[in-house]
Amino acid sequence: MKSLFRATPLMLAATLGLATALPAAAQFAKPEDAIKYRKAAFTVMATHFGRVAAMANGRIPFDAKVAAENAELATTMARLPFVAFTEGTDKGDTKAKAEIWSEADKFKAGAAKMQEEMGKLNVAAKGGNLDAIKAAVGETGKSCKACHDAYRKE
Ligand code: ASC
Repeated sequence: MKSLFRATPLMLAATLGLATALPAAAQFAKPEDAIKYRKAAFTVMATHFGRVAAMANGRIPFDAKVAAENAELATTMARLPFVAFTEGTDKGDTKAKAEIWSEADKFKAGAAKMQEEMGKLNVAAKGGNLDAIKAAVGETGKSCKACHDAYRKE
């Protein structure tokens, strides 16, 4: 059956690109909105990553389907927080260090590294091999920690 609605490549690109293509400042009315948004995104990401990590560490039983669902969600969430590190959001209810803005290229590289490692974990989780998942959880966790050490206040 033919669908009445057909997504053109341009429409798909527009939909997929929305979160990153908009000027960051246009997405948040106030600095505290950006801070709340990025913290929420990190919290949801860490929740889903944490469920996969708990299986990798043997703290909860391994269930391949649940691991794959959680890795997929964590990968999606990993795309979201970084657009919210807008100028002027170094003050307020945040542990963000000033270096995020003074070393913006390094911070961006750290974010990209985490997204890359999370993407590899997503592939591993879809494959369902626990040893591959364990290795990818380890690398992803290291990429989280690297930015916490450099860019998050205690
Ligand atoms: C997690 C989580 C983090 C990272 C970090 C890795 O599960 O919530 O922030 O791993 O602890 O060192």
